[in-house]
Parts: sequence; C-alpha cells; structure tokens
Amino acid sequence: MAAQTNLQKDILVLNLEEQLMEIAKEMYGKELSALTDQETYYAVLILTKRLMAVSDCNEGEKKVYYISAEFLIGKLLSNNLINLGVYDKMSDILEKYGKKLSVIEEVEPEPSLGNGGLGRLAACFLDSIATLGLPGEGIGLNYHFGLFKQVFKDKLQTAEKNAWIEENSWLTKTDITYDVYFGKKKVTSRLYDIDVAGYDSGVNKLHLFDIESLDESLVKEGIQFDKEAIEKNLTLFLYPDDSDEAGNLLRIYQQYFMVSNAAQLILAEMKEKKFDLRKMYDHAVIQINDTHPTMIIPELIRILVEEKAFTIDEAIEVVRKTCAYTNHTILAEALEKWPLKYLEKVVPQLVPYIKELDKRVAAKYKDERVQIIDKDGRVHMARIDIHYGFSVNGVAAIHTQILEETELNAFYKIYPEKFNNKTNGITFRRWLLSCNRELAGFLAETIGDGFKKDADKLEKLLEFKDTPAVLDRIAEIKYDQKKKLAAYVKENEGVTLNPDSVFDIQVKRLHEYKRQQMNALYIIHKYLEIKKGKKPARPMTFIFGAKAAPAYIIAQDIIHLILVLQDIVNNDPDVSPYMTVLMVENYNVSYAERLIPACDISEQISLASKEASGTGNMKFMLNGAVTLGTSDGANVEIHELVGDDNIYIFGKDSETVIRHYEKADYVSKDYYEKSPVIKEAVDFIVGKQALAAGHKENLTRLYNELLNKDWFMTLLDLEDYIETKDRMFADYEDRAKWKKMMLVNIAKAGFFSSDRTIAEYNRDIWHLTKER
Ligand code: B1H
Repeated sequence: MAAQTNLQKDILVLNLEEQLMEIAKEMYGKELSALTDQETYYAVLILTKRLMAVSDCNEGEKKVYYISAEFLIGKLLSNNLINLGVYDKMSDILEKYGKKLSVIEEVEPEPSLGNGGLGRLAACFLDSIATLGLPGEGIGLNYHFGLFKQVFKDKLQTAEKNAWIEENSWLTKTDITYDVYFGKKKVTSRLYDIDVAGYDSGVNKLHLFDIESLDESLVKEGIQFDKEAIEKNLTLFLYPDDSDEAGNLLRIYQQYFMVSNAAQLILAEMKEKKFDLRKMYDHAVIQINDTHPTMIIPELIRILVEEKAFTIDEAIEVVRKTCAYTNHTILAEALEKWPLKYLEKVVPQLVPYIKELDKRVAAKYKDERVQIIDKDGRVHMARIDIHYGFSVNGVAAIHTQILEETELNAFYKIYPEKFNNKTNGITFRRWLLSCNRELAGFLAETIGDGFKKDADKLEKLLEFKDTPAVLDRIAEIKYDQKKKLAAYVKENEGVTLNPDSVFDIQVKRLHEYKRQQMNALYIIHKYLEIKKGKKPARPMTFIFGAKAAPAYIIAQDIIHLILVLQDIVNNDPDVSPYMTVLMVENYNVSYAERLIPACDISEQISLASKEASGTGNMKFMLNGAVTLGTSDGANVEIHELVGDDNIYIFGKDSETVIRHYEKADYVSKDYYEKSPVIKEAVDFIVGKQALAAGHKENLTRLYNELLNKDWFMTLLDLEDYIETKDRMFADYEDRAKWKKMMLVNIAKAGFFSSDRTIAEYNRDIWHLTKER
C-alpha cells in the first residue's frame, strides 16, 4: 500500500542516525565513529538501500521498458541520497562521528557499464523517468567488468580490467532466473536489480541480467579472455572487442541473452497482472536503445506464435504496436549488420522469423535500401526496428533532420508518421546539484529552488544578467572549482594546473569524427607561436580525457600525440609558463563530475553532421562554460537558445560536409598545401621534437592519415577553428562580457534537462500515466 510504505520511509528517515549506528554494530561490531571509510561507505550503502526498499514504487497501467546494452550509471551514493532528500542529513550525521560524506563517496567504485553518451543517456533517463513518477524499468546486462580501466604506459593507452562489484553493492540478487536457449544449448540467467530513486518521487528498477555459470577467472592479461566459452564469459565484459569473428559472435550472444530475458520478464509481468496479451501495447512500451536490443522484436514474435497461439500476423501487429526505436548515430560502422550465418550459429530459432519479416518487406518494397536482409546475406538491424516498430526517433533536431532527409530518407518516405525528434537531455540532479553543490546552492539562493524540479525556472537568472554581485559570485564559484580540480589533478596526475589560466576542456570518447586531433593541432600552433615570441594574454590550460576502443588504431595514435604534446609543452621552460597540456588518465563519469564544473571553454568540435547530439555539451553549459563548437548535434540548439553572442560557432555546416561526402571531393592535402599555418602544425607531428618524445610508428601513421585520408575533415575546419578559438581567448579577457556569457549559458540550460526529454517521450511515444 502506497501510503503505508511512504510512512515507513518517513520513519526510517527520522531514525537515520540510530539505524546507521545499528548497522555499524551488526556489520562490524563497532561504534560508528570507529569504522574505516570503507566500512562507513558500506554501512551508508546498506542504509540507503533500505530507504529505497521502503519507498513508493511508481506504478501504473502501462510501463516503459527501456532496453539498453549500456547503463553508464556512475557512482550512486550521493545521487541516491540527494534524490531521497537525505543528503544533508546524512552528511550531518557522519560529521558528528568525525567523517566527511565527500570522503566516503570517494570509496565507491564506479560502475562503468557503458562506453559514453549512449549509456550515460540511458542512466539520465532512468533518473528522469523515476523523478517524473512514471512507471518504467531499465533492462540490461550485469557486466562484471565495465569499460576497461585506461592506464598510460610509455605515452600509450593500455587497458586493464575494471571490476566494480564488491561484497556490498547496489545490486540486489533476486530469485528470478530464466532459461535462455541458443539453439539447443541452454544457459540459466539470474536477475539482479538496482533501485532507481526519483528526485522527491518514487522508486523504479534497473534490471540487470547475469549468467549463472560465469567464471571470472577466465580473464587473462589485461582484458584478454577466451571468447568461445559462452556460458563462462557471457556477462564478463561490456561489449568486448568486436574486431574479430569471435568478438562479433559473443556480442550477438550478449544481445540475444539480454532480449530473451527481457521478453520473459515482460511476459511474466503481463501474466501476473492478468493483462490481455493481445493488448500488450496498452500495458507495455519497449524503447529499443539503438540497435543492440533489436532482436527483442523477432524474439517476442516467436514466443507469441510458438507459445501463445498467435498467428504470425497477429504477433507482428502486437509487437509492432509495442516497440519504439531510438537511433543514436549515422556513422556507418556503428550501424549493426549481422551476417545471417552468425545468427544461424547463435540463435537459429530466430532466423525463420527474421526471414519472414524480410520476405514481407521484399514483397511490398523493391528499394534495396529498405530490405532487411541484403544481397550479401547481412541482416540490417535498424531496418527491423523501423519496419516493425511504431516510432523512430533521432536525438537532436539536426540529427533527426539528417535521418529524415538523407540517411533514412527511403524509410521516411514510407513511414513519415513514425519519425520524431527527441533532443537529448541530462539529469540536473547529477550534473548540477551533485557535481557542483556550490553553484546549485547559489542558484537556489538567487532564484529559489524551483529549478530543481522545473528546469525552465533557471531562466529567472536572466534577471540578474547585469547584477555585478551575481556575476562575480558565479565567476568566483568557477574559480573555486578550478582550484579544487587543480588540487585533485596534482595528487592524481602529478601535473600542476594554474587556476588563473583559462581551462579549455575536451572530454568524450576518442574518435576521429570528434576531432581531438584538431584540438591537438591548435596546441601545436600555439606552442610554435609562443616559441616565436608571441605570448598569450593569460596562460592557457588544455585538458583532454578520452578512452579509445582497443582495436581503433588511429584513435590510439591521437592519444599518443596528445601525451607527446603534454611532455613537450609542460617541460619546455619557454612555453610552460604560458600553457599546460593534460590528458587525464582513465576519464570516466566520476572524473567528468570534477572536470565539468571547472571548465571555461567547452570543446564540441565534431565534424558537422557526425555527432548525433552530444550530451557533454549540455553539462558544460549548465555549469557555466562557454561552448566552442561546430553546427552539429545539440550545439545547434544551444546556439539557438543562447544566441550568437554567447557561443562560438565555427566550421563548415552539415550540408557542405554531406555534399563533400556525396561528391567525394574533399582532399586534405589541398588544405595542407594551401595554408602555411596548417602545414607547420601537421609537420610538427613528425618533426624532430615530436619523434624524440614519442614513437615514430604512431606519429607517422597519424601524419599520413591526416595528409592522405582525413576522413573526418580535420583540415577543412582547422583555420576557422584557430581563428575562433583565438577570439575566444581574447574575449575571456573582457571579464564582464565573459561572466555574462556564463550566466546566460546557465540560465538557458533548462531546455536540456532530461526531465523535458522524458516528458516528450511520454507525450509522443509512451503515453504512460502515473498513479501515485
Ligand atoms: C552514440 C553510439 C554507440 N551513438 C555503438 N552511437 C556502440 C554506437 O559499442 N557500440 O557498438 C556504442 C555507442 N553512441 C552517442 O549517443 C552519440 O554519438 C552522441 O552524439 C549522443 O549524444 C549519444 C546519446 O544519444
């Protein structure tokens, strides 16, 4: 009963201190004050889990199942305490016993169950679904090792396994297990749950499925393991290396394992609640996060036909009305196309259904571009989603437009009504309230704390855009955050940062389309200018954080270049007083939470048309950084919101870029030869100094790539980038102007709350009602 459980939570909150003392006694036989930080963390964890267990659940007649191969949830302790409304109280209690909550939080290992934006988006969405009181659950996999831990050795990235599950964790083992069949081979799953507390709202669940027969001892050197032993390795790692056949097969095993469990969970719930399966779509909506969970469609159809006496037509219709698909990228290499022979090997039971789905499409449409199985026998997963789901959405306005007009145009012509845009968002609980308590506190004092639940209220801040006290305080908080980051970096990386310098930050996965290499070329350019005697008005700090996929060679080379530059620049006495370069090791969600509040210039410099949305751009803006960006992804919408005066946009637009691809007429060497500035910077990569500090093989490969290929058109935008960035550094010296830009960016960030995004998903796609 709802009222009763709430009461239980209230009582528990009233007795928080006693409860914590009791847990300390039970677990360790000690007084609270005598616990180590590790023990204190576990005690607080157990208490927080109890609080969530007695909180209201968000219930309703219809539920969304957000199926995703990634949930990059990050550390959960402080966010859970904030969302449960007990952060300050817990902090006070711990203080009384000589402990600091901010220290205890550090003990928590980060669950890195995602690669980057896509996984982090899923985590932000869970927070917002719960916060809006909507019935919804995440369904994914319980990887024992998350995204690899990055360690730099000899200026190269190496990968180590990244464990996160400890004797006490946020996972709760359930007694739900299912049989999952790969053809005739049977494995057994086990469900683990993580509670997701909404902010001042009810609790939902993240369901993570694991395989019972897992064997962690399979892991050898670094992140190497035997990819063939499916029953022992299935949930060992977040998608493993898919550069070889065994890696690809394992990925299909993981995907089917995920959706088979999802289907069984959803159908069990339908049965338990006595819902009419023929009206499944009135009670369930399945949001398919990119194509990784696409097999849920043929799997549900298969079960309805083989076990529930549906005709194939009936099954297809019910499933179509239940499933919705989100596209996150137009990058060809990320669009999954599984060879039919792989599927035949892993999930032979699905193949007849996939062939049937294909046959129906082929009978109706002749266009090659919409066929599910192509002439080479590859199954295009996204095409299953589009034909056999009811909604297709992109993740930013420009991205959806490109899907409609270019990438998926053939589908848009058939199904215009399915297409819709849902511009991404971020949860303000983590990306403001938790990571920047100082700024959040000041905003609450200044405009009231309504913005915490209604992000649009941030706009009230605009009333203060000419109030010096407010502008100064925002700048002061930024300065404090820079000092805090500098202290952390000193301790963890051994690099000294000057908080009086401008902090220019690019943190995101390493990919050529994101163009970290362009930023590196700017750094080379500045370095050479300073060497020639042209000193900047103020020191500059260039910070990078990025992991590269282990099989992505050029991405590794770019990391190498940045580390080489870090060495050269920071150790050159002529230059180091004016600039510092830092590539932080093992960039992850926790590091992002430190870097973002300390940023002045937010680097969002992808090649136009390639970054579907970006979400880091939103986090930086919300924390008062000014964007240096291309007209790509959500940058376009940031630009519209803040206006020309509060953002620095450069580079060729997406139409121009797409035309270059269509005509295949971009020749990077032309740009190199035309511009002495470009030539000088590019040549530096294989110059004496760089070769002395780095490895010839990596640097030469990167140099050749830039000169002879440059698929993501770095040199196309480099000159404009240099000019715009120089202008930005100059404008930073106009402190009054800069502070106002900071304020406007914060004030206009409300649109990017994932609460807004989720409200739109619900309004246009899910149609859930809340009951609490
Ligand atoms: C995004 C991915 C992605 N788009 C394949 N696609 C993966 C694709 O391991 N894989 O196979 C992993 C991830 N990730 C990102 O999604 C976009 O690049 C961002 O622009 C976007 O903000 C984010 C969330 O929509």
